[in-house]
Amino acid sequence: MKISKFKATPVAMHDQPLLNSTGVHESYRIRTIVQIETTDGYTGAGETHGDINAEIENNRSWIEGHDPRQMTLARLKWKGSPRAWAAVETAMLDAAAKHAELPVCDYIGGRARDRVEWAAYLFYKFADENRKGEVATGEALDPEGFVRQAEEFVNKYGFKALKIKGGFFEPDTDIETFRLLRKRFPKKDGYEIRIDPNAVWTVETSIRVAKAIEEYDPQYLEDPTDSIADHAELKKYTDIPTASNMCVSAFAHVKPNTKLEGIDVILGDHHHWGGILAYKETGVLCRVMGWGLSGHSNNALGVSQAAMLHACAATPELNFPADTHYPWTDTDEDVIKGGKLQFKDGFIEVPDTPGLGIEIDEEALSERHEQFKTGTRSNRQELIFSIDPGAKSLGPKNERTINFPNYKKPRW
Ligand code: GKR
Ligand code: MG
Repeated sequence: MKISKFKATPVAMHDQPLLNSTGVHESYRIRTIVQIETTDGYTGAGETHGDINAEIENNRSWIEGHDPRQMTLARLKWKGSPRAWAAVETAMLDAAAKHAELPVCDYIGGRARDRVEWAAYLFYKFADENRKGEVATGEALDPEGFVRQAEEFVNKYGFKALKIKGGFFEPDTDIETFRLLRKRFPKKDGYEIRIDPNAVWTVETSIRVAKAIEEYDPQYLEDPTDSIADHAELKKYTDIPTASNMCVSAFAHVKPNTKLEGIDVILGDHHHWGGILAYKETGVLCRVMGWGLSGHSNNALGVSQAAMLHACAATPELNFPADTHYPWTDTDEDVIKGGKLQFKDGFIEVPDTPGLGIEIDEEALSERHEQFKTGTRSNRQELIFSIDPGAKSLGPKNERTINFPNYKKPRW
């Protein structure tokens, strides 16, 4: 079994005008779909952020002809980022698992669960320009609008865990949103609520917010402030668990966190830590260190969602519903055959079919690729100016300025 074909296709997917600590999401999100085929006809697919073509070409020489079952050797040979490797590894695992006639999670040691629970990832946002979104296309620019969005998510997908993406408005707005959300979704009815302002608060502000929301029983406080040491300082004033996908987001951060004990819950992500096998290894780390394990997400298509599903199914240490942006993916914009994976009661069933359990819809893939080549990506600055006339752009748009404007951190 040797890889005979290997290609990477950059695609653009529509994104709703979601607000976060750095501004508003652009109109398109760029992803790359990796596809492999083997000499004996097995195919594999993978997905990751951004356009990773250069990294793919840097590794083509050894990937073509490589046996996708030889994963350890592949991890050693890979020259490039964990983000790009994640897509290649997923495609190799998909093909190798099909060859073994096993779902990926069973191919890598067996599943810990037959369905995986996810959290509703809620954002303040502007109304979707063309109402193309699958859910919550309306405006949510205040706590009341935010609760209405949460109601749509809970009614449509059955989520029990709710994540507040904070950090765009003043901390008091986020506190009020937490209060209203808890009032609408009581703990006694099984609802969990977490908040993530992406490190825009100082330690002092984080302590103030923690004190203000303690009575609403938060599940955890995700990246309220900056460094591991800052979180350790915060923990002297609150018992709310701290979580991170920022200051602890790579194996290199494990030792400093062991020393400082700033973060209690790791938001693992195979796109960041370097693959599905790396996500499993994060689980072992968390078990050894007594940390919790949750899951991080970004806007994604069905290939990444399927990979996250198998990674979570195969990792017994996962003890929080994982984040997912998948509801924000337009119903008609996915690139997998048969349409989007489905949520039921906040869960997605782990497929029993060999591989990832999904197949690429080549027609949809070429449509998304066409969108990448011809679509005009707007940074939606007019929307920001409409609520923040004083906002300043960081100057000419370049590849790195994914959001507009780039507010400095910490902001409060
Ligand atoms: O989609 O705006 C977003 C999120 O803020 C994303 O950029 C973060 O990476 O989901 C993420 C998080 O939990 O920090
Ligand atoms: Mg986060």
